[in-house]
Amino acid sequence: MLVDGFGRGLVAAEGLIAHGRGEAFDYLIGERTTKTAQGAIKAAAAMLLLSKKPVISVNGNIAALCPGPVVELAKVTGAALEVNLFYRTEERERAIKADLVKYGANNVLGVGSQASATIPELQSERRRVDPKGIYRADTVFVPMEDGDRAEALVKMGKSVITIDLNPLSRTAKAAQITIVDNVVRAIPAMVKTSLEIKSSRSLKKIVDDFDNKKNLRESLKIIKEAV
Ligand code: PTJ
Repeated sequence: MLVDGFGRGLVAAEGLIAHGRGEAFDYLIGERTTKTAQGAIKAAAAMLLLSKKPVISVNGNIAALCPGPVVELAKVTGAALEVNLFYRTEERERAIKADLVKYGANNVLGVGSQASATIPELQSERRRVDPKGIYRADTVFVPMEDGDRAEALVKMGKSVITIDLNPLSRTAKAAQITIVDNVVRAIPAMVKTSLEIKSSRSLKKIVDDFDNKKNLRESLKIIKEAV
């Protein structure tokens, strides 16, 4: 899927390397959604459902691996979709937007001059965000993220949810909720869980009871016990 996405102009060459980094950890967790990850998925779904202005940030790898589930998740949780690239080119932004639209997205933010706001203290191209999207969001879901931006978004006072197979990454540590799982399993699971808990009265309790440090410690323990 990544190679195909690269051929279609969605994925950066660096995205292929990033995927290999993730796969190494996926082997260590047994290429399955662990119970620990399931807990994080539930907390993430609850947080998105509770948020007033949630935004899902889409990069090249996500566009190649799970365009359908990401569009579905936006619909189920009422989140906006924003293209935000580390290795930014307008051509790739447009190709990703067109693909998301093909999968049923109504509105895709962050493309070209739409990304006119800036995340403070961030040097990478990822600092450019949409004033109607990530800039004013209360919760930002950033699957497969670089550490700098996750930290900067937390500093801006936003709630940050991520998916990262590496529980030791800076992003994994900076986010309030880290799902240590492969995006191809975790995003469809988030859609299913969101539908299941949508009308629950205990969404806030689910979020309040979640402890990301404990979640990361448990994820590391799973890896340690596998080797
Ligand atoms: O499309 P762009 O320009 O925005 O670039 C996207 C990439 C992913 C190339 C860019 O953000 C990048 O270089 O990311 P990093 O710093 O490699 O971080 C990606 C993190 O995601 C790493 O910690 C990987 O272990 C992890 N990862 C890789 N593949 C998966 C994954 N986590 C979950 N599921 C995966 N399939």
